[in-house]
Amino acid sequence: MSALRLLSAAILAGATLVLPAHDVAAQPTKPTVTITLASHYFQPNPIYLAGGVPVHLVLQNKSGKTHDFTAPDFFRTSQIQAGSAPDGKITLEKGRSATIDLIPRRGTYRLHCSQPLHTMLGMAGKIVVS
Ligand SMILES: [Cu+2]
Repeated sequence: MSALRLLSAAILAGATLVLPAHDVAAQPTKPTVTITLASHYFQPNPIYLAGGVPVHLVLQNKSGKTHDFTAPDFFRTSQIQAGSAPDGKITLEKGRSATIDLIPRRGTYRLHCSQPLHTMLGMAGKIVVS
């Protein structure tokens, strides 16, 4: 009786050990693209993405002041899966980062930072989705 109980416990333990590994293996790997915002540029620039393919975007402000990732046409035409870009913009205070998951649509989109003078200083670019 106790042997049976032990066997059941072993099977259950085995099952719990196997299941998470199986779940991880079943998850498709979503490509991550990391974009740096700094004074006063975007890196990389242009940003190349694959149309119709889900992507995990990581935006990092590596400077000591606020920058934003403003691309209203890009965000409007993308299918956003997680995160948000209100008014087509993601604002990051100094040292902060944000993530957004989306499916971009083919096209070339303008990108800029809307902080005063930042576009003029170099924070303008494009996102190329092909
Ligand atoms: Cu800026």
